[in-house]
Amino acid sequence: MIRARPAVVALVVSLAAVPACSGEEDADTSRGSPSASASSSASSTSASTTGSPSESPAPTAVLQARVAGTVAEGLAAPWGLTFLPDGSALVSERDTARIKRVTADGDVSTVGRVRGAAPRGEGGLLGIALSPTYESDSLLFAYLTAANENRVVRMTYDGNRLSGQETVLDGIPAGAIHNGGRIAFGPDGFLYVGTGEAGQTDLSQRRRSLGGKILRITPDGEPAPGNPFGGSPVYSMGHRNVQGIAWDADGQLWAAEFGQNTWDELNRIEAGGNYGWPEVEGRARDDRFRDPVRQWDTDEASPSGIAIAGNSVFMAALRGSRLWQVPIPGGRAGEPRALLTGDYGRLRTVGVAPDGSLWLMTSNRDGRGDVRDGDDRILRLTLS
Ligand SMILES: [Ca+2]
Repeated sequence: MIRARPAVVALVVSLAAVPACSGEEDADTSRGSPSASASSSASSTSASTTGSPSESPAPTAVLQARVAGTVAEGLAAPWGLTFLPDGSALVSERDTARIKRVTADGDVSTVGRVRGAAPRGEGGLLGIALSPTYESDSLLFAYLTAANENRVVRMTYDGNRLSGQETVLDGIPAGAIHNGGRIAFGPDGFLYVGTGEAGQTDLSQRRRSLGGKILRITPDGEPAPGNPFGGSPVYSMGHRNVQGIAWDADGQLWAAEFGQNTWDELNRIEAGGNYGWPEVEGRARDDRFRDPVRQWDTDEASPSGIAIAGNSVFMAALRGSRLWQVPIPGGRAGEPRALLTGDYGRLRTVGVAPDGSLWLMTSNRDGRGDVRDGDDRILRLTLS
C-alpha cells in the first residue's frame, strides 16, 4: 500500500516566481505594525518580495524549497511528527490514536496505540515529541484529547513498540474544537505545549486555566523553573488555538495560531506575554497585548504545524492548502511566500528531518478535506 518514490521529482517550486497573495499583502500594509514594517525594509535579503517579486531574481539568502518526492502514503489524518536519530520518524494519527514509524525509504509500520484518546471533532491523538535525551531514556511524549480533558502523556518507545504509558499533565480544557495540541521540546530542554480555548473563549485570559495558552513544563509535568507566573505551567496567554511551535537559531520561540474569522497569526513568543484573544484578533496596537508579527486571512492560512529551517518559518496551512514560507532574517518576519497552493490539499504539519529536508504531511482525511488517491501523504522537500 505504501510506495516510496524518493526519486520522483513531483514538482519544482521556484519561490521567486510565487508572489505572496496580494490580499494578504494589502492587509499587512494597511495594518502593519511598526516592527513588521521595519523588518520589511531592513531585510535586504528578502526585500525583493516587497516590490515586484517576479521581476528580478535578486540575490537572496532565503532558501528555496522544492518537493523531492513522496515519503509515504495511505496515512489517516496524521497529526504529530517527530524524528528518530536514525532519520526515520514517528507519526501520530488523530483518529486511530496509532503511532506509526515511517522510514526515510517509505516503510510504514504501526508501533502502538496511545491509550485514553477519545477522538472527536478536532480532538484525538495530536502532537508527539521525542525526548531530547531519547537515546538514554527512550521516552516519547504525546498530547491527546481524552473524554473530558486534554492531557500530555509519555511512554517508552524501545525502537519496536510502545509501553509504560503514564500521564504527565492533565486538566487541559478540551472540546470538539480548539484543542491546540502541538508539543515540542525547546532548546532549554523543557516541553512546550500549545493549547486551545476549547471553544470557551474566556479561558484564554484566565491565568489559572490551561486553555488558550502555551505551557512550559519539565519532562515530569511540573511547571518549568523560571516560568513567568510563579508555580504555573503557563508560559504565555491570550491564545485561541496554538498548533504550531518552533525555535529559530537564536532560541527565539515562534508560534502559529488560528484566528476566528479574520486573522490567523504568527507570533514571536515572550515569557508572560499576552497575545490578545479574545479581546483582540490579529494586530490591534493595544498596549495590553502583543501583536502578531504576521497575519493572514483565515481562508489563506488556518495554520497548524510550523518548522524553522534555513532562516525561514515554514507554516502548514489547512484551509489555505499551502505551505507558507516566512523568511526571518535577523529574527524579523519578512514577506510571506505561498508554496504548493492547492497542490496537495490540506496541510497539517511540517518538520525538519535530521538530514535537513522538510517532511510535510497532508490532512485530507480529517473530515474536512477532499480525499485524493494516496492520502494522506508525507512529502519530502529539499532546501537549496
Ligand atoms: Ca493575537
